[in-house]
Amino acid sequence: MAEGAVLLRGLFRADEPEIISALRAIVAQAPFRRMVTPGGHTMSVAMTNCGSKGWVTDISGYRYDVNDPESGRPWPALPPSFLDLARRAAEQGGFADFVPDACLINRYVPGAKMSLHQDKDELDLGAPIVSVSLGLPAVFMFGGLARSEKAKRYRLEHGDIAVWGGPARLAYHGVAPLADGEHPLMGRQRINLTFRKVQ
Ligand code: MD3
Ligand code: FE
Repeated sequence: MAEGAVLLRGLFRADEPEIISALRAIVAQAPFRRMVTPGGHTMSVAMTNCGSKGWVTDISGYRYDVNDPESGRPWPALPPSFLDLARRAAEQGGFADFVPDACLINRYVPGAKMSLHQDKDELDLGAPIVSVSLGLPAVFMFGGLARSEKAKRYRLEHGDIAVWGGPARLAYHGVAPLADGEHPLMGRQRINLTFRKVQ
């Protein structure tokens, strides 16, 4: 894809049932919700988190928070199956000993999108981000270090895992509006897990 970005296919197969059941348990404790940006817009993507920190946004800004603001309780813990998959993916991408402390979980229904942005709310920018795509395919947009650089488009499908480190870590990226469809396992949605080392 780009320097520092590695796409892994097939790593996920053996873990699929465990990952999906762990995901269901997380969502039962911390349901998906559409958050508000500091600009006052409600995001089309619904989000939740697991791990010791979770990414949140509201009218006052973006931050990582130890508590789910909806419940006032800590986010659900990172399940061992999630940690193991993220660590193996990072290793294959050239990052040994990746121990994420946060997993942001994004849910796209048809029409939902994520505009071009950088992920820079994490303190340790030397650590990669590992992403796992589930459900309907999406068109992922990958630009450069300046917003003005023209983004290239890639299809991300169920089971695709990507490791974003090095020069790719601060690249602008986004997701085009999700096309309608029905995934045999996940239904009419796309879910993306992004593993991060926040602290
Ligand atoms: C490249 N999520 O959660 S995953 C995000 O599909 C986010 O939900 C998208 O962008 C999604 O912040 C894209 C792939 C991804 C994730 C993080 C990155 C690519 C990245 C960080 C830096 C560079
Ligand atoms: Fe991002």
